[in-house]
Amino acid sequence: MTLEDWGWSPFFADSFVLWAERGYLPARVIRGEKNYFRVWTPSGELTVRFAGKMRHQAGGRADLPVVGDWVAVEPQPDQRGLIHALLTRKSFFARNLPGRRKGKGRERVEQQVIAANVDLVLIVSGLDRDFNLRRIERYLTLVSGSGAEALVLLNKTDLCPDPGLCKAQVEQIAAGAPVHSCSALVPEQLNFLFDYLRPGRTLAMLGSSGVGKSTILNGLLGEERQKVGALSETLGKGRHTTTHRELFLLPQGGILMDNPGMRELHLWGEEEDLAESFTDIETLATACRFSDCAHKAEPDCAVLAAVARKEVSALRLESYHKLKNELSNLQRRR
Ligand SMILES: Nc1nc2c(ncn2[C@@H]2O[C@H](COP(=O)(O)OP(=O)(O)OP(=O)(O)O)[C@@H](O)[C@H]2O)c(=O)[nH]1
Ligand SMILES: [Mg+2]
Ligand SMILES: [Zn+2]
Repeated sequence: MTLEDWGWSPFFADSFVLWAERGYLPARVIRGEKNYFRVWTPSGELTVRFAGKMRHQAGGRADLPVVGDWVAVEPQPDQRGLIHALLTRKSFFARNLPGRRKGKGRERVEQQVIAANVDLVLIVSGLDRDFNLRRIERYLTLVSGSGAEALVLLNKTDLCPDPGLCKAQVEQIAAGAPVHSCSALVPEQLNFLFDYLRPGRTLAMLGSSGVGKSTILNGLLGEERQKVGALSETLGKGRHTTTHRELFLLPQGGILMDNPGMRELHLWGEEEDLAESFTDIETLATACRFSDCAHKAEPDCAVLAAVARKEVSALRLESYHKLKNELSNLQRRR
């Protein structure tokens, strides 16, 4: 295994120069638990924690390493180490962890970086009760501001009466992202993913609990490395079987991140991110009479006209308004 197999490139080497002089190792965070990290380094895997100074100097939680990050590590005895620095990120995605400020009634916003240095995000959705176009739009918007590319993976074709129809519906809203379907219970059906894998490229799976992320990982690894959990019978939802993020080196070359299922996804990003996930609406908008048209009730609105002609679904426009609102509220609070 080499640094390049784990995704190292001149981009990261540039920001490591200073740290190399001090004898630190370049390391990739491959597993995040509550109180410690595992990193891969050219001299083996280490269990690491942050140097105290790093925690103090971090401007906020977003400046602390997450799974996928490259860091500078000082090796210590017993396969341990200290993280001294976070190397510049090539991409990262984040969500908003809203909460209430103590005492005040106002809502607080906090950016939570989920993962870093991912090249391609597989938005995994189950073709069972999990299937929801609006949720897929939300995930696509999350990825569009991140610097990573997106692919929608519809799993559990065996449970769906018409997988072709579902795939066509997703293609309409996917803004050009590739859409694939499979049943992860048949590992050969995962072979299409080989086209997206190459040494050093990092893929990550996001989706609700129970959609089959860990099953897909096991299928590609050819062994049951990750625990897989049955769905709750009453709710038809997963039981949050995977509880930490982890990167796996695939035998086909490439790296795949398994993630815990997401409960709720509040966006962290800019309104501009919608330009990538709603290309159809943004393109139509250039023909609206007013350049700042909100596509709600304005005269000569090209978007509303397309909805009236049923070229764009009213639900999709509603979803666009909702996400835009969420992002502009976020921008105000920040
Ligand atoms: N019928 C069917 N079941 C599947 C398929 N893929 C996964 N499953 C089942 O779905 C359940 C959940 O799978 P997991 O791989 O644990 O799902 P997960 O996305 O990793 O869930 P969390 O770790 O909780 O986020 C298990 O019972 C799997 O056997 C599929 O293609 N078809
Ligand atoms: Mg899992
Ligand atoms: Zn308009």
